[in-house]
Amino acid sequence: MKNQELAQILYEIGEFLEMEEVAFKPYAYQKAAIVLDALEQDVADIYKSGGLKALEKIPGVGKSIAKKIEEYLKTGKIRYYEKLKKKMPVKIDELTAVEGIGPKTVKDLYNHLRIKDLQDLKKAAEQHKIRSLPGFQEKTEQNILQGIAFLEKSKGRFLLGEILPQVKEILQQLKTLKEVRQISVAGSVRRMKETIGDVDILVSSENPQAIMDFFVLMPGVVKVWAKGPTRSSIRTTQGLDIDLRVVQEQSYGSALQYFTGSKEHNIITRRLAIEKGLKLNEYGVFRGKKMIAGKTEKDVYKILGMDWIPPELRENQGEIEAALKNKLPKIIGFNDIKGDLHCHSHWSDGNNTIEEMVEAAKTMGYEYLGISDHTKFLRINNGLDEKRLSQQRKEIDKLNFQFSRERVSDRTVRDPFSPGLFRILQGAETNILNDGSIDISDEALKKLDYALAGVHSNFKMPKEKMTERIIKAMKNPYIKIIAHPFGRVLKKRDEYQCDFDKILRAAKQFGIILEINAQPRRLDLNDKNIKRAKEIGVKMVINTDAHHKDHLKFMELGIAQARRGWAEKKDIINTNSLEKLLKFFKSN
Ligand code: DGT
Ligand code: CA
Ligand code: CA
Repeated sequence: MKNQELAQILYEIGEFLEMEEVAFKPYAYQKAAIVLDALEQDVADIYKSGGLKALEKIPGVGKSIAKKIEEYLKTGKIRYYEKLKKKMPVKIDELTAVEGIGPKTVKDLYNHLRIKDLQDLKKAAEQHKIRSLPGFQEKTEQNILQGIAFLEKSKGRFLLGEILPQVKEILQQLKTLKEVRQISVAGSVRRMKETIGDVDILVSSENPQAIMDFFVLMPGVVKVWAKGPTRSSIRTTQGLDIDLRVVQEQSYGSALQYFTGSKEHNIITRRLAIEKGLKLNEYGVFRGKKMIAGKTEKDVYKILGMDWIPPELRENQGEIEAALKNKLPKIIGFNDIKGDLHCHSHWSDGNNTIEEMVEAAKTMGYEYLGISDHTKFLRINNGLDEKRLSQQRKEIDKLNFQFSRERVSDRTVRDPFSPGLFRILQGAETNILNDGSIDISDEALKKLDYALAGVHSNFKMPKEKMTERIIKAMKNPYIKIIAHPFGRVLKKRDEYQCDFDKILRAAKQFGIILEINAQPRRLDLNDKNIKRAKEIGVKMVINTDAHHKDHLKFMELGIAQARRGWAEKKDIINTNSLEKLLKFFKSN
């Protein structure tokens, strides 16, 4: 599938244009990039079946962008992009990956210092060449070095969200082979860790040769590291390494247990086996030479005296002790969510209308959807002021009225909260200003169904100040949810400093809900903090922060993160029916 490659190029074109301060156009390219990235259908298939016209029908793709997509599909190149790159020969994606560096900074750095890539940038910052440029300071230089250090730390790891669709596709393909008996992903992907080093796939089969032949010849394979009857290893065009192991049916359970990890978890399970006079490895559980378990994972855990442990919990964070005592939490399931309370529409910087978002929410099987557009402090995101919030309220009321008419005309349901009746809630993602105040008046907040508040500026405050800032926002009676509580962006920006225990105590006191933001780059709260929040008894909500209707699917990543944090259904407020949810908002 060429979608991601194309999206990357379109995104870069947008950045080049932004660099030249062209109006509007950069935004159009970046919007199209988001759409392509989220698109499930292969753009090449769309083109094959409907030509240029079909490309133009993709939302966010106009005539001129459609032409460029066509050119790429035909020639593997976009001349317009090559021209922009020639004019400004910088690795723009590499440079703008550094927190705080946008296209305009890239331009300045190139014009003054001929900085082309990350290596040049690091050298210039270390040699203090940046601080003396017009518009730059010593502080900027320090921030750049910090940003680069953070990038280097996460180098070589992929976001779970960016590879999961591809992994699912490969599993699907392998499943079609008649030689494959059982198949599962293992390793960190099965544990749904937020970032992934490499992908591990496990298959049981009596005839591995055919499977390995297929595996190393799959489309998108650029390198074969190893090929053998029990293990093969490849690299994809994305730079992602995938290991495939084939075992016999009788060992499938123990191999799955072994290759799922984590290493830390396995060290303890192996020790437990030894204490029982047994040997545990990827081939099975043995007493002397006799194999006594190994066909299923459940058998393996059972023989060690434990309940089966969901993969997301296998990080040696107390799960083994709990499993030995039959005290594992009943973690939230992937079908437990009834609605999403953080998403954007075209009223601010989203790509879709409210109606389109609702359609997508219905296909997710939801009962409700909270539209929570940005508010006015975020001007570049087209944030809503009080007046536009009240206009939006009217549109939402109108849509809700239509839904209720559908209900009345069908004469079967009287209860306004009966299942099957969809409701849109109006929220807003407000901004916590430096002093902890909210950028929208209480008067306007009062008219919303609920409000989220998040830190979107000044991330580098001292810890004490940041903690106070957030707690002050929690005291506002109309704020129900703190969005992405740590402000991190994976592979880009570290968490900001704050005293989480203090924040948890305040959240508990004021009945504030903490968000588990499901964006692949955020996943904020992280697993450890989710566990901590649950222990303190603070409620959480899993939201996707969707800016496109297809982003509602990120919910899976948020749920996985919640599972990794031991969260149960009752800890997560959007597992509730609409009626219960609204009651909950009222009571707090
Ligand atoms: P990653 O790839 O860095 O995201 O993390 P994992 O957990 O997928 O690690 P990986 O791919 O090196 O190995 C997959 C699993 O295989 C790992 O989770 C546990 C098991 N494993 C690999 N090497 C060892 C080892 O030296 N000792 C033990 N106990 N288990 C291992
Ligand atoms: Ca792995
Ligand atoms: Ca591996």
